[in-house]
Amino acid sequence: MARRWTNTLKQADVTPEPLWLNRRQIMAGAGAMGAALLAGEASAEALEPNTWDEITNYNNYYEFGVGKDDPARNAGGLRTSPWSIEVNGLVERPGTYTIDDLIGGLDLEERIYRFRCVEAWSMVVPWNGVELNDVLDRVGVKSSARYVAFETVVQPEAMIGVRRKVMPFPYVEGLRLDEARHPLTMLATGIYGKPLANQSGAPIRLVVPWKYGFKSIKSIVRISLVADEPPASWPMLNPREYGFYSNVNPKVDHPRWTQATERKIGGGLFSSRVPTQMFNGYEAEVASLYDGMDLRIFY
Ligand SMILES: Nc1nc2c(c(=O)[nH]1)N[C@H]1C(S)=C(S)[C@@H](COP(=O)(O)O)O[C@H]1N2
Ligand SMILES: [Mo]
Repeated sequence: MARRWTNTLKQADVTPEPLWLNRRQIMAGAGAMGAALLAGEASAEALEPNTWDEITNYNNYYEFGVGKDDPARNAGGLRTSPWSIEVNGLVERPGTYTIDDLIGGLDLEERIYRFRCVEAWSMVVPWNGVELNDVLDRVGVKSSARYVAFETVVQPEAMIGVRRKVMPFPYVEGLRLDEARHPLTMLATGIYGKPLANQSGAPIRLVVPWKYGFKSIKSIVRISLVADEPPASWPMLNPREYGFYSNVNPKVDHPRWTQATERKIGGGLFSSRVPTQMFNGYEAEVASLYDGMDLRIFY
């Protein structure tokens, strides 16, 4: 598959945010089509990313509280170093990996992705990270594995939402193996060339741009290769409202609100909603993963 949506910048090449925004503006001035081609994006649409401040002050990270500004306020005490990730299950090289063991030497890329929460708000985020596919190759997936399960760290002393038991923890998520191996699926360690802020899921998180945001689990400490569909936090809490697949789909509404449109963060208080795109705009890349599946049943 052609990797037209990727930039192959190394971490050291990533431009600081102010210069980077300036570059974007210059490119936007050159015409949307040219800008998109220069940026290496999949679609002809030029994605104007949200600012660092927008991305790190409007969050969902229930371990730090349920309000959008709670994570920015409360995540300062998260200990992100040292960090280790346990890799287990149906894997050739199980063990406890440092982040460097897991991703060191892999292609570190900058990718500008749409990000759509199931609550019908959206942003555009310039992630830095690696393809999960490459990490799975490094640890060696056994042929009996069909799903990948992920788990978030629990540090009760640093996590007020954990102490208050706002939902069951650890937060868990999962992907089918072909979704996990899709070239769009990333493990991210940065935004705008800077390490992830704690509230953004430091030091390493999942990014699955064609699925609702809750699939993109933060601050990962365990990756398990398994045979059966693993539990996921929101579908466990409310299976009628949240499914395992959770592909962005404007035609399948949430029981309590429409998914046909979304509110862009940073668009201003009175900005109108914009139409939501099938698979969040990544239909050409991912639709074939779901051939023959009724997406109303597998929501
Ligand atoms: N561990 C953990 N991961 C999580 C969440 C959470 O509460 N805990 N929230 C999810 C939801 S609902 C969304 S929309 C995204 C939000 O990511 P952001 O705050 O970086 O925008 O993180 C997802 N990952
Ligand atoms: Mo979300």
